[in-house]
Amino acid sequence: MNTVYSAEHQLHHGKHELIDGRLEPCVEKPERAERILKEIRHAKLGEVIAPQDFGLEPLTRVHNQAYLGFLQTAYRDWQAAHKLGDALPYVWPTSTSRHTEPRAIEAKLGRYAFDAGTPITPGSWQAACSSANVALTGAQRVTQGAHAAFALCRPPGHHASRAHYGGYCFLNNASIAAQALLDQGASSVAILDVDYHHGNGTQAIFYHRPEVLFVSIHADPAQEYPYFSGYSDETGEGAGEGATLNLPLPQGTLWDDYAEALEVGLERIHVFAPGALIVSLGVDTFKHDPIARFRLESTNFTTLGAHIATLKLPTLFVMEGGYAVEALGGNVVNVLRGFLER
Ligand code: OKP
Ligand code: ZN
Repeated sequence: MNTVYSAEHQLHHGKHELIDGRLEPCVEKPERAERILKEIRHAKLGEVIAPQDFGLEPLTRVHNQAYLGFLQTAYRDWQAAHKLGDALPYVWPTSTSRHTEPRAIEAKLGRYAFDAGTPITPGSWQAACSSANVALTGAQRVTQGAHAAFALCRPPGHHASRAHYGGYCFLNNASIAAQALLDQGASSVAILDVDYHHGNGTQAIFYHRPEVLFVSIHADPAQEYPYFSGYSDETGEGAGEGATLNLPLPQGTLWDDYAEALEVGLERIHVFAPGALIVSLGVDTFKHDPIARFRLESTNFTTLGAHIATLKLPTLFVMEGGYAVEALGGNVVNVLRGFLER
């Protein structure tokens, strides 16, 4: 299986995020992608290829223009307002606020961000575009007949919606890839999100769409970030009713319970019979992850990959979370190896 990777991810390196009441060093850091790349090479999983540049068009299929325009100049606008350091929001509109487009960068950050954990740095836009191109290049390989590909995306994407960023995500790489597959002729696509956190952005993007099935296994949002979505009664709306499946699990979940939810999710995908599968691959379900509380072992990731392979679908893996850097690369390789070796 080929891995798509670009060193441009390094242009995004936030200093601090607001976490549990303190500004702490960002856990979503360049070292993550470098560790994964190193293990992929070491495991001789296949060729590592550079992304192609697909331009803005495929991004506009998923995100709105005003949002993309904001992201493009956000750091420059922040700097022009004589701010020091990374751009972080500190004021948000509420249901009683006026909803005209704000002018000040401080207000725009609150308008477009849904959390204070996602700093914008000088190179964030370029890195986010590169990450989307990594996913699009992976999607193209699948369209051209590859059975599987791994898009080593960074920054991640599954929390970003049509016009909101947050959860370390700016552009929704998995959704952009899914839309590209549809635009290139796939009649339907399933997205399986195994990141510890609910993929609220991906869910929102396809909530009304019957041709994209979104299945997510994640920590119960009653206890965990992103809190405001990911409950099991969210099943899609309108034409998309029934094309969203949330499988929340409690903090502390071990492999056996996880595997049960996985079987339910895989069965739904099997019945849906999509033209292709996209896996939003977060390995922050690992027992030593510093910001998450499931308890999967490294060996469980091999089994996870093998189970996904039983679907026998053209599959694009898109990297999302995973913050235990020592074990991160190994855990990712285990998923991909498990998938290939089944
Ligand atoms: C991004 B991805 C924990 C704070 C969590 C944001 C987490 C974003 C996760 N106390 N802050 O889904 O891995
Ligand atoms: Zn996560």
